[in-house]
Amino acid sequence: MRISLGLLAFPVAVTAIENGINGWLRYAPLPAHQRPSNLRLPGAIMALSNNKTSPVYTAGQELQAGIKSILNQTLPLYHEPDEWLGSTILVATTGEFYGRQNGDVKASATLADDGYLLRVRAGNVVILGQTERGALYGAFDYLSRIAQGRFSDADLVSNPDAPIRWVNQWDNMDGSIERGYAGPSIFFSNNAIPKNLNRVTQYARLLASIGINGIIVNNVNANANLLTDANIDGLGRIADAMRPYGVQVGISLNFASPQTLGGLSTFDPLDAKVISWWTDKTKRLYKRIPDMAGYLVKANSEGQPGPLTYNRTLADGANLFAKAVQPHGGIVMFRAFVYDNHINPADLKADRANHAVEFFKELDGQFMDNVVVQIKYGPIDFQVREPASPLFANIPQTNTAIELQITQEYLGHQDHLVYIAPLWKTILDFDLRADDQPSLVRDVIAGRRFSNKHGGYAGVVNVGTNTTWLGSHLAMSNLYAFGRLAWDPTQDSQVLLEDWTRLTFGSDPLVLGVITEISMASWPAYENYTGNLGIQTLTDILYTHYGPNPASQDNNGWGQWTRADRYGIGMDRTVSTGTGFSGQYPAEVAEKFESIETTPDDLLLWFHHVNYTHILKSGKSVIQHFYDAHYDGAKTAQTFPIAWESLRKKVDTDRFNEVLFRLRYQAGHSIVWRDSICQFYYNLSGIPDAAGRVGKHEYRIEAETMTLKNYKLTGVNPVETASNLTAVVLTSNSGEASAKLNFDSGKYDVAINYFDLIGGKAKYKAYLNSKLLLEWTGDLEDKLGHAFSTKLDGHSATRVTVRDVQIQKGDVLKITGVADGNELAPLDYVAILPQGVVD
Ligand code: GCW
Repeated sequence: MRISLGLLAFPVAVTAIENGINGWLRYAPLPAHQRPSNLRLPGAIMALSNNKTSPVYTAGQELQAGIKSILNQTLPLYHEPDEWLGSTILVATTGEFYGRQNGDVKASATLADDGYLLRVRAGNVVILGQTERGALYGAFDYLSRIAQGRFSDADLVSNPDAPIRWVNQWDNMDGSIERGYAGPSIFFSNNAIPKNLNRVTQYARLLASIGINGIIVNNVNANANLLTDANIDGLGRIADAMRPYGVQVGISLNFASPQTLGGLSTFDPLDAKVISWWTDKTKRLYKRIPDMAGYLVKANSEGQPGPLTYNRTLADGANLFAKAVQPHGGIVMFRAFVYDNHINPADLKADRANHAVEFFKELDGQFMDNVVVQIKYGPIDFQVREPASPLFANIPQTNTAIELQITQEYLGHQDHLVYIAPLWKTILDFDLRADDQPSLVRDVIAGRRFSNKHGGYAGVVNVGTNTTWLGSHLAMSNLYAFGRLAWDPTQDSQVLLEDWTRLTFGSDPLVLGVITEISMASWPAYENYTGNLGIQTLTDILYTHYGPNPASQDNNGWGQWTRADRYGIGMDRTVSTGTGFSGQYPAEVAEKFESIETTPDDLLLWFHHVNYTHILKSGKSVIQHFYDAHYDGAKTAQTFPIAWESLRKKVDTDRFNEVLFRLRYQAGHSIVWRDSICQFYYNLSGIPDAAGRVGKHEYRIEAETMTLKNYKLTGVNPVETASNLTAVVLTSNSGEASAKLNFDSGKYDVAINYFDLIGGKAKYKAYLNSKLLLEWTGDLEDKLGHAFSTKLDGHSATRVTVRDVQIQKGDVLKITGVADGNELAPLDYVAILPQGVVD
């Protein structure tokens, strides 16, 4: 039986335009030099399933389309063994395979749930899955090898490290996405589930190819209206769209639904009416989606309702849902991100980092077997560096999963390149030493360390309708690496990155080299130019979590405190003099973090309050480390666009230009970060930079010192996000700022800092004498797609650079601005940079 390709959600041949829609599954034609001359493929594909919704069936289609696209060979596809007697790529479940014929491949007893066996021998390929989706995973593995030009024989068994490998989407029903930076939702629009779910199927395909087996489709800040009959049917359609790829759908619940949607007078989890309300809803859901993955619950956190309202425990709350889904085989992921966001900053013993253990430790043993406590990797909130959450070591009788964030909420909103896998590895590989025994976080969540049945990984992804999925081509390496690590956390971050790069951009050594180099340098650089020594990201935590605003951390109830004052910085989290947090770790680790001597520099300020003059293990003072790290990080970011430019002829034009635009933007914004953080701590501590850089910018011309026509001076907030603490804005529809350049004649880069706000698209032109150097529009809100800012601040501060400008002493630089809406063409400064100078 031949199968039509009509159902496939992706084009059979690689599209001419590389818009990112196929992610790493482009199946680009393999260049001739990468094909072995004696390449011999089997004569047909045999996928042992006639069920069109089975991942085995999908695997057959995928293999056929992939091989056609990569090798330009069309293999016939059959589903019954007697239809073809020649050599095959056989794909099946072990059960189906052994049930139907006596093959020469013995099922390996070592195949775990969702695992697969892949045997490639000369002209025969056997792919057996322990489950249907396991077979699909094996097919994707085989295709990935071919796409990377790896044709060698193989004989392997691959098993996932943990059963739960889910992604979370924070999609709202109106189509917006909380902390999403790639356009509106593919799952919801106008408070309903859209008719056309092609993108949902395409997403499932990407997810399955990296071993993801479940997805929560709506925001943890959940809307009870998701549970209306019409929406349950819509969820059913989502599940139908993802089922052929073996991705099971689950949903986030709003704890108060029985009251807000059901009209009951209470949502007390022990109330009989409440229990039967949830039981009934759950039945309806499973009737429409028999393989529903389960529920995700955020309760009593950040204003969300929960069981504590009724003096019930969080375990009572979790078990309410666990009982409801148990007869259907469902799982309840219950979030440990429970904390009070109104804590008193004047209380030196108060600590948000303590809350998760305080809430959950005493509940260990009280959760039902199908509850998994989902724990963010660090005790606070997806910061650029955190210690592993101690909760992983505190609830041995409870299933646990780690929550990681692919969407870059605190890591630059996908407008900064940050390859996050190396950060995740610091947590997964961390040894908590529970009972003085090896207790790696990855062994805890896999259930190995404490003999738990369920457990694993939840990654907050937040893809949107943008064709690149995450808004940025390069950001997709994070999604890829997340899936591969959830399958096998021992894998090396760089190896995963290189696989992704070969699949996404091809195997040219120069391309591979550049993407590897900039991606591997990206997290250390971002940490350097944002928050160092474990002080957190230092972004604006009260607004959009993007640009710099260290002051926003302190003196409020959110508890992301740095405790910075004139003399020192850092949270004292010791048992002896501080909040006691370090004592939440098992003894060996607690002891290490309790003492300044044994706390590693990169977490020093997480655990200890020290003077700015404190000398680190590196030999530098804390304040000098801040200055140097910020200069180093921003300097590294300057190299990213330059390295990328070397790929001009090697990467297709669209992707080349889109990536270049973002890397240039990042290079500019890293300087905004560098300057505002350095200036902030200089203002606070009064300690100058030993290298004399901070606050001294000999190549800059501040806008406020230029000759201004229809421009006036303005402050910005935070003040240090403008150079010299001052910017200028138009006083009428258009105006100009000009200055005579008193630099020696020569070649310079001209950098211009301005503010790009939501609420207007001002137009700018920069001239050297009468020659137009650059023309641009303040429209980053369209181009970068992240939650920008309506104000002049560290989010909107932006830098553009014109390279290699020949300047004669006495030339006049002029910038004209035309206002639009709220955007009064704000300008900060111009920098005339000699070759090689970054300032
Ligand atoms: O970090 C915070 C985010 C919120 C998020 C919350 C959570 C979905 O700023 O946007 O809400 O964490 O994880 O629940």
